[in-house]
Amino acid sequence: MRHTVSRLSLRLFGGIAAASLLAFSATAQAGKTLDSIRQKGSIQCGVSTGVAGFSLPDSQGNWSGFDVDYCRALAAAVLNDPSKVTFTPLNSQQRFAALQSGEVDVLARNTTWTLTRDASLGLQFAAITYFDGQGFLVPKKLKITSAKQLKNAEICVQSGTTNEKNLADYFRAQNIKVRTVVFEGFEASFKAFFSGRCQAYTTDVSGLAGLRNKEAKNPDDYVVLPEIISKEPLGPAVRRGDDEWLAIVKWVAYGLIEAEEAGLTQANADAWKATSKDPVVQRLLGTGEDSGKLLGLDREWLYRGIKAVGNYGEIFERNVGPNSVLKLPRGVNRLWNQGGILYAPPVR
Ligand SMILES: N[C@@H](CCC(=O)N[C@@H](CS)C(=O)NCC(=O)O)C(=O)O
Repeated sequence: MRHTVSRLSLRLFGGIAAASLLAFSATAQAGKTLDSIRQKGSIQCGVSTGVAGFSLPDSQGNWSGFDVDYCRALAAAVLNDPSKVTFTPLNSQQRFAALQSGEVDVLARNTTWTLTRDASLGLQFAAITYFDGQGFLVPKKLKITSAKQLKNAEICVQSGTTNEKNLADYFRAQNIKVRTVVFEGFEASFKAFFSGRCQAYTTDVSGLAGLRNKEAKNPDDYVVLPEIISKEPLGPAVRRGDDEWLAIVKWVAYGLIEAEEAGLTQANADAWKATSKDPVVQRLLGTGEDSGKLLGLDREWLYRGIKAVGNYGEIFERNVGPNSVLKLPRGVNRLWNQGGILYAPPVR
C-alpha cells in the first residue's frame, strides 16, 4: 500500500515538474527587480564615487567609464535606451548595504568577487568583467623599485576594500613591518598620498592607473611597483533571490564578450544585422534564434547593447586601454583565443 502511494505521488510530482519545465522553456518569468525597473523606467546602478576609467562624472554630472558603459548596455538591453540609468555613487564601505537595501539594482563598481562577499552579504556576483590584481604606487623620487623595500613605510589604503586586508596579509607573510594609514573616502585617501602623507598607495592596479594618470599633478613623478599581491576579479553583483535579474546582468556581460569574439562592433552591427548568415552573429543580433525571450527580454536585447557602447573590447579600449587616459594594456583581459583568460559561455 505504502508502495503504491509513494509511486502515485512520485508520478504526480513528475507531472507537475514536467508542466513547470514546459512553462519555463516557453518564456522566462519577469523577476521582481525587472518589474520594478520597468515601472521606474530606469536602472539604478551603483558605481564608485569617481575612479577615472571606471566611473567618473564630468562637471555636468554625465558619467563615463568601463562600469558606466556596462550599465548603459544593460539599460539598452532592458529598457531600449542606454540613457535610462541613474548612477548612485558609493564608496567602498557603502556599496554592499546599498545593494542589500534595494537602493541600487546592480552594483557595477570595481568590486572584487571573494568567497566572504559571495557567501555572507546576501548578494551574488554575475560575471567577471575585469581581471585585476593589487599593486603599489610610489613617488619616483623615493627610488623604490620593489614592495619589499617598503619596510616601516606608511601606506595609504581605503577601508572596506579587499586591499586593506591583502596589504596586511602580504607584509605579514613577508615578515616586513609597515604602517597602514586607512581612509574611508577615496578622495581623502589619494589626496593624502599625493601630499606626501604616505610613501605608497595601494589598491587594484586599474585604480592605481586612474590615480597616476588622472589625479597626479605629474604622472611621470609616480611609478607602479612590479609586485602584484592578489587576485582581484572585478564584476557586477546583484541582490540574492532574484534569479531572473541575475541572468540578465550575467548575459549582458557575457554577450558583450561574445560579440567581440564574433567580430561584431558598434560600427558594423547594423550592416551585419541586415546581411549576416552566420548563426552565431544572428543569435547575438536577434535575427536568428530568439535568446531574449529566455531572459524575459525581446530578441534585440544584445543588439541594442552593442549599438549603445560597443563590444567588450571597444568598451575596454575607450575607457581604460592603451589610448585612453589610463593607458592600461589589455593583458589577461584579452579573449581566451587571443592569449587572455576572458571566456564567455555561448549565447545560445
Ligand atoms: N576591488 C577592491 C577595491 C575596490 C575599491 O573600492 N577601490 C577604491 C580605490 S580605487 C575605490 O574604488 N574607491 C572609490 C570610492 O570609494 O568611491 C574591492 O572590491 O574591495
